[in-house]
Formats: sequence, structure tokens, C-alpha cells
Amino acid sequence: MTTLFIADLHLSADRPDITDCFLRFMAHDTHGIDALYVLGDLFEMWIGDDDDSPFHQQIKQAFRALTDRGVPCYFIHGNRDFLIGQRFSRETGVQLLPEHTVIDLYGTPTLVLHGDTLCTLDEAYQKYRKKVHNRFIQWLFFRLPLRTRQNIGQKMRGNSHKNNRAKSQSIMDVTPDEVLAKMTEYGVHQMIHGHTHRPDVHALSLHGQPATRIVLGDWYDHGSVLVCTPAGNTLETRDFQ
Ligand code: OKV
Ligand code: MN
Repeated sequence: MTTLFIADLHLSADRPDITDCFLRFMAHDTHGIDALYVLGDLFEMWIGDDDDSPFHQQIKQAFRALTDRGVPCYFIHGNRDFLIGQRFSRETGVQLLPEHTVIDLYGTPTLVLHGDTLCTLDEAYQKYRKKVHNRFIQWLFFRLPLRTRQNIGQKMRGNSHKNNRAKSQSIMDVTPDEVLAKMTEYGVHQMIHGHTHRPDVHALSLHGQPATRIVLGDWYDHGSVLVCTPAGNTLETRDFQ
């Protein structure tokens, strides 16, 4: 009985080392598992399900192979791949979940999320997020040709890189009070998220009771996997080779 969680792979055609590690993970680490959860930022960028490059086909094929074997696979949007949609879901068999979802993890109600909604001190990002999540703005974006959307994506990524270097570490991390507020709102004492690239298991106190916040690692210089069984949860790494 094992459930696996991954996030923040930031897969792209120009990082074959990450892609290879991910494909090896999918081929070798997922046999007989109960479920795989991908908690956002699977891709470095996503400008629409119609971007069907050989690179995207290769990744989608890996998910299709997993779900065809009968392994349930779930995806929560990250801040980079929030435009992943129903066509991707149909092609891969991966089920899209709401941005805040409570699951039963071997008897423990657990809130799973990407984690960007916990970073409330980053007001510039939250303002940007509100815009690009707006249904009308997305409708307009999807009316643009694929090439135009790709160019907009490249441009926005260049700007964001310059932006983030100036932001302080505390602004980029989660707001501690927001963690407790979300746990209270969803009635849980356990949370799993990614986004901050600070893998750790935090012991917290919520209304006088012990609570746990598990943070997944990114896949920048090695793979990062949370392995959950009824006996406990372990953060593991996978070498790129
Ligand atoms: C994803 C981030 C680029 C952060 C644009 C409307 C608009 C969607 C979009 C374009 C960019 C996603 C979809 C990408 C995340 C960036 C830069 C910073 C901080 C519009 C709806 F505005 F043009 F109308 N986008 N892409 N960033 O390249 O994948 O998360 S992206
Ligand atoms: Mn993220």
C-alpha cells in the first residue's frame, strides 16, 4: 500500500536530464502503487493542450501507460501549468482535481494543493494570478494562435525571472498563518504541497493539536518523491545519473 506525490518537475524540452529521470520514475517506481498525485508545475510552461510537440507526446504517453495499467493518477494545477485542461486529461487518463482537495491518506484527512495560494505576502504574484485565472482573460488568450501564445509565454517568463531575483525569501515562502487558516477551513491536520522548493516535514500546532505540513521538493538537480504508506511518509530523492 503506497501512494506517491511529486511536484515542481518543471519539465521542458531543454532539460532532458529531468525528463529522463521522470520517465525512469514512471517506468520503475509506480508498479503496484495505489495512486500517483502530481501537485502542480509538472511543466515549466503550458500555453494550451493543443501544443502537441513530440516532447509533450512523450510525457503524455508515460501517464497513459500508467493509467492503462489501472493506477489512478491525479493532477492539481501549478502556477506554471494552470492551463492544463480536459484534452490533456482525456489523452492521459489523468484526473484533474480542484486547487484545494481533501483526500483520505490511509485514514488521515489530508489537504493537497500546489502551494502558491499559501504565499499571500507576494502581492504582485497574487495580483498576476487573479488576472491569468480569470475565465474571460483565458477565453481571450485561447483565441490567439498557438505561436502567439508561445511567444507571450516566453516573454512573460523572461520578465518574471528578473522580478523574482528582487523578492525576499520570506515573501516567496508560505505565510504561516495562511497554512493554519487553510487547515482550519478544510478541517484537516495534515497538508501536502510543493511550489516553495523547500522540501521538509513541518510539525505544527493547530488548535492545541499536532498537525503536519509536508513540502515536496523540486526536480532541479535531482528527483523528489514523497512515499506514503499506512506506516508513515518519507521524502525521497532520485538521482539524475
Ligand atoms: C506560466 C508564469 C509564464 C509565474 C497569459 C492569459 C494573458 C494565460 C496566460 C501565458 C504564460 C501561462 C499562460 C507562464 C507562469 C509565467 C511567467 C511568470 C510567476 C494570459 C492567460 F495575460 F496573456 F492574457 N499565460 N504562460 N509565471 O508561459 O506557461 O508563475 S506560461
Ligand atoms: Mn509553483
